[in-house]
Amino acid sequence: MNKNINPVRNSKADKNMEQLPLEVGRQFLQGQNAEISNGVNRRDFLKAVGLTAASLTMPGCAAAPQNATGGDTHPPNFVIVFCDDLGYGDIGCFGSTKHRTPNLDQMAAEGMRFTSFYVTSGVCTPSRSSLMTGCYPRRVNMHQNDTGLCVLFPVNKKGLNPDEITIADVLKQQRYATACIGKWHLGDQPQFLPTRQGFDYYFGIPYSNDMGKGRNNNRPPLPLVQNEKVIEAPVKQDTLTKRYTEEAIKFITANKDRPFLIYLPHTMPHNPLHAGEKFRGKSANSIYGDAVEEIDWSTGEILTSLKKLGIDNRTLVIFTSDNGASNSFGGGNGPLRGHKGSTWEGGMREPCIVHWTGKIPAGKTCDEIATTMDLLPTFAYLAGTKPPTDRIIDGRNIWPLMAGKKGAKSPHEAFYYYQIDQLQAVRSGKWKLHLPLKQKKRNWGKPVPNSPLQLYNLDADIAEKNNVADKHPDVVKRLLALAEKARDDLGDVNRKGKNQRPAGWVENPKPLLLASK
Ligand SMILES: [Ca+2]
Repeated sequence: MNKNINPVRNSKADKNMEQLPLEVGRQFLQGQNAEISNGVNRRDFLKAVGLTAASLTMPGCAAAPQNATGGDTHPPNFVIVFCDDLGYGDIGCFGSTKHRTPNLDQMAAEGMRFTSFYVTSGVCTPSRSSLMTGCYPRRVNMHQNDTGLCVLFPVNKKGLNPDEITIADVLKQQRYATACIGKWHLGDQPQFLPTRQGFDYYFGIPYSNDMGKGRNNNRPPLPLVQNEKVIEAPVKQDTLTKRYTEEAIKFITANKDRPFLIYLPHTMPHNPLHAGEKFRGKSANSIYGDAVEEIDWSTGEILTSLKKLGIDNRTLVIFTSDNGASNSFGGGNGPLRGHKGSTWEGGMREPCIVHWTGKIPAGKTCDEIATTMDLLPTFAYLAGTKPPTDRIIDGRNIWPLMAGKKGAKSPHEAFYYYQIDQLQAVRSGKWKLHLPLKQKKRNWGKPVPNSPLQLYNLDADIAEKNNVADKHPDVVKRLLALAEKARDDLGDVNRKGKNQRPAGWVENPKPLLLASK
């Protein structure tokens, strides 16, 4: 395995950007012995710089991390169930009357629903980059692909920079076993795969399930990848939810006595929709409902296996989605306006359930602003360490919200809604301001001309129907100032942000193909 790539120096997309902190790296090297300086891997030493400053434990040290929530010293396990295009209104405990989701409803009854939980983009790739890094997509330059489109396509030159410190890297240093089971979509070149981003094990598809070989493209057949090897192509999509579930339970069982992270980004319910034999044709909402009901079953299986193994009392399970439901395939965003691919609430506010027997209060709801970026710092805290300190991390520790601490508030003064490279809206507390835009970008199709300034009170108007900008000029002014802060920091369209980091880049990407027999 060649880990000595240097995507930063090869970067075209990022040629004008600030480089990673080489000076810090040099100082680090000077302090180390020759063993490191000769064979040094840029990714590893940058990670070491970021993490050793944050952590009291070095890799390989024997001391077990403290359990930050008190009590026993066994650090908690983490399971993230991350659906693809599941909408805010698609499960029973978030108001669906079409889909039967008894397991998720039970999970909510035993745990907590987050009702203002956000992803950072209305589409897959940027949204996933935030969960992995705890940062806005523009921060890590994953807001667009190598040609400026909204997501990565097969054989893209771009990918999540291996020098980024992922949520899996943070936990791996705390001696967690780490697995990514499902759809990755942060680069399909070997340098960018989960196995190079902190995961011990990978099983899944590298990008969306509609990106396989078609009549009019030269793409490879949709591959199923195990670690870094294609084991099936085209993958049998009807079997995926079931096989992901089996892989997850196998990993849980094998690692029940040590801390683990399972990141389970489902392929469903993204179009083209598929469901296993037991679920096909069974729901009241065609194949979309079948796929959702199978995911409900899958989550139930995982929760049951944790209980059977007696480790549900030391496992935090999070269920959410990577962006809102599309308006084309049967999904729904409940009371929210808009859909997948937009900066209305329907594109970026997700159903979210958190569950941890004995630690997260049962049957509660939290309406404070929280995001997928918060998972990295929250998990770091619970695992007895800290997020990286050598770079900006946008997420914050939201354990006080999850634990139901009295009076706990969102740690975010503002949340920013970007569409590709364009800042389109900002939320602070109950207020959401849509910025006035001459050309409001869309992920697909032409921009919308002359989109006016709009202010909504989301507490009173979750559907973003009543523009109250005229009544609250002071709020408009405050949110415009927050937007300007984001532009300065993260950039906006062609304006470069002060604190962006480069993506990974390879010049000659190759398709992921089944090895010839
Ligand atoms: Ca998606």
